[in-house]
Amino acid sequence: MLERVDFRAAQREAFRSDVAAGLSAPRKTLPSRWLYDDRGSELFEEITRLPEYYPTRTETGILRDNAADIADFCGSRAVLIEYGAGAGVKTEILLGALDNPALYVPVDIAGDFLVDAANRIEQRFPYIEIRPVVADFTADFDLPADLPKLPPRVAFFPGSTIGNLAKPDAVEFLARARAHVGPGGRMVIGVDLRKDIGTLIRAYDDAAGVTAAFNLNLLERINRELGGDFDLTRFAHEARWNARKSAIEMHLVSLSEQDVEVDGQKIRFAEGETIHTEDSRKYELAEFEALAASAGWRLAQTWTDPDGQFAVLGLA
Ligand code: AVJ
Repeated sequence: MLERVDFRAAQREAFRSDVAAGLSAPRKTLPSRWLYDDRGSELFEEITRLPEYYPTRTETGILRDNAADIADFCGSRAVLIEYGAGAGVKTEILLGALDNPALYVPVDIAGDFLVDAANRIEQRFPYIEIRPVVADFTADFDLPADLPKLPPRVAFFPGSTIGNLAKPDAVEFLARARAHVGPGGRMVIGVDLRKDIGTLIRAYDDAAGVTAAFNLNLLERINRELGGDFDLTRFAHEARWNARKSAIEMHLVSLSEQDVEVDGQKIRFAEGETIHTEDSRKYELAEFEALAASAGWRLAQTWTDPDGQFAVLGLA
């Protein structure tokens, strides 16, 4: 219990310092991880069900259609390490297909979330041992020393969350996962692929305005947690394609010149000035293969949907 209180307080302070730094920078920016408070996580769940948001349903379809093949790639008695404990339908598809899995290790920064996820998996798969690990998987961390090394461990990173990381951070993450699974280890990772810009923009700026609400919730969170006075009617959601980065960028655009106060600090906005809140990189297969190779991985298997929108990759 005390641990949770400490964790919350530490998170609050990290949020405060990221907001102070990000909003006083010449190009205003906030790390995308702050989009996911309780309300933001709810809105993201809603996004995954939108007709325009193709990644979740496409990836789930790929996992379902190729479950036996993917399970084969993972091997018998697998120790499955999941980064960012979704424990949702994708995890259930993989765990359900694995041949006699030895252990499931969900890794997540949010302890409460981990406990819920672990409980759900325990209900569904009472025969699988579960070892939750509380850690920020974007930073360096060690797995518990007593995790079995044999049979080979398998890292699982669905959702194309790798797309949120800048390239050097993505390489660092992949190299860490490589070290975590050890020699003979494997990885199953979801990667969203480059496609026509219209499809991408629609996926990140849906007609029902759910993604807009998801993005604007960040300002509400600042108001709520840091006593900010953002007027949400004076900012608008924007999804932009950045060709150089091959990424969809989310921005919050100031609709007028205005001053906002956060945490006793005055922040000035010009009309049209933006806060950059997220990058979602879209890869070509060959480009991702090279990225993975620079982190010590060989692309061993590619599973994709009939339209080639999304890829689930087997790395060895
Ligand atoms: C959960 C990070 C994969 O980048 O597609 C959805 C987040 N942002 N709509 C993505 C998101 C706007 C999503 N990821």
